[in-house]
Amino acid sequence: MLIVGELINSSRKAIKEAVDAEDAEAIKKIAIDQYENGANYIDVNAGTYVGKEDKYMKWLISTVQEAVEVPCCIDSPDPKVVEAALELHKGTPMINSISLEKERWDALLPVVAGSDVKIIALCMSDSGMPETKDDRLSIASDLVNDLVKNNVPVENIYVDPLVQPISTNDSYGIEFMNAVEAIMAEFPGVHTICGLSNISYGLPERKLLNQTFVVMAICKGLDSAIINPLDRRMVAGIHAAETLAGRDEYCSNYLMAYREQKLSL
Ligand code: THG
Repeated sequence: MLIVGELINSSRKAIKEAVDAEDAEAIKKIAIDQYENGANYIDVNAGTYVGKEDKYMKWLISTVQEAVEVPCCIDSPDPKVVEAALELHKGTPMINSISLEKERWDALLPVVAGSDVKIIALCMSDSGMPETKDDRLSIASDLVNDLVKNNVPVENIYVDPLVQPISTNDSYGIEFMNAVEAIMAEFPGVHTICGLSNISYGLPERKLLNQTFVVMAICKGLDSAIINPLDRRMVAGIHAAETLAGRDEYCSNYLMAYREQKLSL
């Protein structure tokens, strides 16, 4: 399971305060905590700084890269911000994200075509958010086929079928999970990824829903997630689910996680 640590996001109070105070040490500590708890990428999102997002994105990326050796996941809907971040990022980042929305697609395609970045392909188009499994599969097909045509290796594509709140439509969970299954079956070698917190929006005990949902999606083939790596129950559940889903030969990852004391709460 590839884990993207979600905590460096300016919509979180602790991050906003650290950015406003230019407190690099606070940002570095959060990057290191996530890295030490298994994050393979550190998501960086400065989306709340309207008009100044590029400036704060760049500061956050260089600060994170001074602290940890894992690359960043550059999280912005604005292609200009992504390009500014790419210029200074050392090593090979993940880009979060391209979508079928025309402006975003046209601006980001030349950036990713023929490059070795990992790219999150978000299932959104100019006609809005997908509702059903078939909506998601249709957008995913266009995204994957067009990226591959433009020399993006299928293994570098992480399709995000888009999690929507279960409180607004009681089929959003199953439609998402069936989309994961269909996308993984249709495009051998492609990855699937998601953020979890939307699923539980508007309901109590959100962590319970998020933790259960990730386990169910792993059963359908989800192989990466944007999560809080410091949520021990979530991480332990992910390890257990991957092993139980038959994706852990000789249970060796499970045993390693146990020895690293990642399974106790
Ligand atoms: N898909 C893609 N990218 C995304 C999302 C997605 N980026 C943004 C978001 N969704 C994922 N990132 C976050 C970041 C922070 C929080 C939620 C999602 C958040 N965290 C809790 C808080 O601040 O209180 C802390 C986490 C916890 O304690 O469990 O709110 O869907 N491609």
